[in-house]
Parts: sequence; C-alpha cells; structure tokens
Amino acid sequence: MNKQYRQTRFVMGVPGPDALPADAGREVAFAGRSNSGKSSVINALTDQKALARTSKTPGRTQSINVFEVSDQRRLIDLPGYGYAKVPERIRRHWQRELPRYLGERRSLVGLVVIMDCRHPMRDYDHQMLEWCVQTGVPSHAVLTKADKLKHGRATDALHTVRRQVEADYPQTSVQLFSAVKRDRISELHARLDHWLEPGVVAS
Ligand SMILES: Nc1nc2c(ncn2[C@@H]2O[C@H](COP(=O)(O)OP(=O)(O)OP(=O)(O)O)[C@@H](O)[C@H]2O)c(=O)[nH]1
Ligand SMILES: [Mg+2]
Repeated sequence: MNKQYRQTRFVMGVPGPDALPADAGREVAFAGRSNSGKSSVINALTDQKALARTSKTPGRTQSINVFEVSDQRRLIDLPGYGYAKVPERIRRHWQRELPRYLGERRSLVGLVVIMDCRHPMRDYDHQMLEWCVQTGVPSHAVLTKADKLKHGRATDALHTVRRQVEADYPQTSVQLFSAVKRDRISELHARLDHWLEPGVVAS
C-alpha cells in the first residue's frame, strides 16, 4: 500500500468547476458512468472504507467532490454520466461543464476513466477520452469490478479495450481493477504517482 494515499481527506463538494479550490498544484480527476465504481476505486486506492460515498443507487454523486492527498495534490470525483433517470437539465449542465473543466483547468494533470469491465467503452466513455485528446489531458482507463468476471474473460476485456484505445486514443493507458478484491491497486498508484509527482512533466 502506497502510504501517502492513506492520508487523503475530503475537502468539499461543489456544484460545478467554478467553485473548485484555486487552480494551483496538481489534480487527477475520476470520471465514469453512474454506478461504474468510481467512488469505490477512490476508497480502495486511499485504503479508506467510506471516504467517497458509494451506493447501489446510480447517480448518487451529483456534485464534484474534492479530496486532498497532500498539500496541492488533489483527487476529484466527478459526477457519473449516462444514467437515464438523471433529469435532462442536469445532464445538459454536465455535458457543458465537463469539457469546460477538462479544457480550462490548468492543475488537471490526468483523467482516470472508470468503466465496468463487463460494459466498457460506452458512448460517454468515448466522449470523455475524445475530450482528453482534444484538450491534451492524459488519460488512464480503469476496467473495474474484475472480480465479476472469470480471469480469462477479464483479460479478454483488457485486451479488447487496449486494442480499441490504441487505435483511437493512443495516449491512453488501460488496466484491470477490483475494489472488492483490492486487486491491481499498485498499478493505479503508479499511474497517479507519475501524474502527481511534483516537477515531473505530465505525459
Ligand atoms: N463486485 C464489485 N462491485 C463493485 C466494485 N466496485 C464497486 N462495486 C459496487 O458497484 C456499485 C457502485 O459503486 P460506486 O463506487 O458507488 O459507483 P460510482 O461510479 O461512484 O456511482 P455514482 O457515484 O452513483 O455515479 C456499489 O454497489 C459497489 O459496491 C468492484 O470492484 N467489484
Ligand atoms: Mg460515486
């Protein structure tokens, strides 16, 4: 367990990017469909049971939640997308705000796109990765809930997504993950270390 992530604490939840803390230091954001397991990934990587609220009800996280790993290093839990029951008005709001956040936030050094490994690369996932290409933000795809698939199936999903990503979003790395089994957390830590390390140029 990478110790520094254990110190992570919740700072605030905000309704939109304009209310985020000052745009200084470095931050990594987590995006993904509702119920894909974003909050669970944040809890697993910080080794805290309930730092980010998880829920069986999709669409629980409807604000941007800010966590501080250490001074000037943040993790940002973005609202889940793609949940049909979220009112159209709110969907339009995020459809506007998310690309603006990706394009304008200078401290944003990387985006982690969380996908359920059983249903990867849906419409909005493509959209997030495409926005990353357009805005030059490096991205990392995490195929989570790997415990829900037999080992061979999970590996197949990984290879399929890697092939797709290599063709369309060549800057994006891909990994498997399981919050339940606490599997491959060190792979995610390594990616975050790389992005959050001060003095290292993000790539
Ligand atoms: N089996 C399994 N279940 C998981 C895993 N990660 C998350 N879940 C379950 O999936 C559901 C959704 O997890 P959350 O972490 O709340 O998902 P989220 O993406 O933050 O959801 P919203 O904030 O509502 O968009 C919960 O019931 C979790 O317990 C995993 O690795 N394995
Ligand atoms: Mg959540």
